[in-house]
This record gives sequence, structure tokens and C-alpha cells, in this order.
Amino acid sequence: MASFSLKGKVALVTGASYGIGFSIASALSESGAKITFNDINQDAVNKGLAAYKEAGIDAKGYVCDVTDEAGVNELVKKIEAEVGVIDILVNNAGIIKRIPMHEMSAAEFRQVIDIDLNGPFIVSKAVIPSMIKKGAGKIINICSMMSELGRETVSAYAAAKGGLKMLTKNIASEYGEFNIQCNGIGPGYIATPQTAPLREKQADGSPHPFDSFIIAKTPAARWGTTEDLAGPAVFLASPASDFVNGHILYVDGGILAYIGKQPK
Ligand code: NAP
Ligand code: GCO
Repeated sequence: MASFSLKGKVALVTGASYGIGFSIASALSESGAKITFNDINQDAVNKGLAAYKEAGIDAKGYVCDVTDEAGVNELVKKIEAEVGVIDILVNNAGIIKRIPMHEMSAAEFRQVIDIDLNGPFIVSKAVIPSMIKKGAGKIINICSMMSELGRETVSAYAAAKGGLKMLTKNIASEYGEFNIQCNGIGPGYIATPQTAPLREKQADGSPHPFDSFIIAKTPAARWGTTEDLAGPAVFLASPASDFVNGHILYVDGGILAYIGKQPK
């Protein structure tokens, strides 16, 4: 059976000082990969390095904003010189702005698109030439429920994540012949700092209405954890998925399959 081992592989996980990126990087490391990651400032990178050290992972961290093409090209060159050619790229870095669309400025919309969609384009473009030379590569884009569904206040994020789904399919189409597989992971609602505002207890100690809403919309009747994404990430990063290409693997506890629990 094709191996799930990542021994000898070099992985770059963007925006992986904590949250989903950290969890995915930790899982790739556990399967044998050498871990590199970036974040937008030295403080975040240092916090990430401390967390990886604490987890017994010898990760290398770099300051780099995924929207800065020159900076990304320099990052990839530095990683190739210091660690090796990047075999596995996880485009994880991302932001969200929850603002009603008619109140969102064009600048705010552009910022989300820039980080969540242009960023994965820029970083993928930077790593593909070496993957072609090497004759293999894995690109994993972190998509979202919003790659398939909309909701109030997240217009920019949904547009970016919908675009990221199609960028995933296009990279798969354009580079499959070079033995590069590009797939997405579409997490459901995961308990991280990004969703913390949606889970905050109310003043009276009752659950946040959105928290109750997500529990009702999820057959698993719980928020996902970052660990729920570890196995799917190792699968898509490993030889076990060499004939999986252009697929968005939704890790959502069944949200996309479910109309939602009727109110009692
Ligand atoms: P998070 O806790 O907000 O972490 C995002 C990470 O990306 C942070 O380390 C952040 O660094 C970094 N980042 C932001 N902008 C960056 C930039 N321009 N360049 C480099 N790094 C940047 O988010 P998360 O919940 O772990 O989510 C990670 C990914 O999963 C995102 O793409 C998100 O859209 C996606 N996702 C999340 C969920 C969920 O429910 N949490 C579900 C589906 C998809 P700083 O902290 O220094 O800004
Ligand atoms: C939101 C949430 C979601 C999650 C995730 C769901 O405000 O709706 O932040 O967008 O982050 O993307 O898959």
C-alpha cells in the first residue's frame, strides 16, 4: 500500500505559528517531514518556534508576508538553501473580516482577497518551478465551508475561499503532468483564535448564539479541533494521495451534508 510516510520531505506551512497551521505542521513532522513556517513578524515567529520546541519539533521559522511576492521568492530561496527543496506546501495563512458587505470598504475587501487568495497564488507560483525540476510536489490549500456556502458578513472571505477552491482545481489541472498534486482541505468550524469571537460566552454565561447554531448545523454536534485536520493533511501530503488531484477534502463533521437540526 502507498506510504503515508513523509520521511525526508521538506514542508512549508504558511502562517503556522499557531492554530490550524501549527497543528498541520506538527502532524507532518510526526510523519517525518522537516518543518518550515512563516509568519508576518518576528514576534509571531518566535512564539511559533517556542511552541514547536515545546512539542519537540525542530522547525525553522521565517518572517514573511504571503502577499509580498519578492519576500516570498526570497523565503523559498532561503528555505531551499538552508533546508532543501520544498516538497509539500500548505497554504494556510489567512484572515477573515466579519463586516456586512454594504458597510465593508473596498480596501477591507481587497485585504482579505490579497491574503486569502493572492497569497496562495504567490507562494504556489514560487514553489512550483522546483517541484517541476524535482518531478514531484504536493500543494494543499486550506479552503473553508465558505468555499461552498455564504453567510452574512463574510463576503470577502467567501469570495476568497471560493476562488481558492478554483485555484486549487486549476493548479491540479495545469501541473498534474509534472506529478504535482494540488488539493484543498475544507475545515468546518474549528476552535481557533480566528473563531473565538463566535464562541464567546454571553454575559449571563449562556453559549454564544453562533455556537449553538453551529452545533445544530453539525451532525457531529461539536466544533472541530485543529487535531481533526491532522490525518487529512498527512494523507494529502503523502504518496498515499498521488492519484488524488484537484479535490477539496471537507473535514466538517458533516455540515455540508446536513440541513441542520430542527429547533425543539
Ligand atoms: P488564525 O488562528 O487566525 O491563524 C492565521 C495565521 O495566519 C496566523 O498565524 C496569522 O499570523 C497568519 N497570517 C495572517 N496573515 C498573514 C500574512 N499576510 N502572511 C503570513 N501569515 C499570515 O486562523 P486559523 O483558524 O488557524 O485558520 C488558518 C487557516 O484555516 C486560514 O486560512 C482560515 O481561513 C482557514 N480556516 C479556518 C477555519 C476555522 O474554523 N478556524 C475553518 C476553515 C478554514 P498573525 O497571527 O501574526 O496575524
Ligand atoms: C465564520 C467563520 C468561518 C470559519 C471557516 C468555516 O465567520 O463564518 O470564521 O468562516 O472560519 O471558514 O469553514
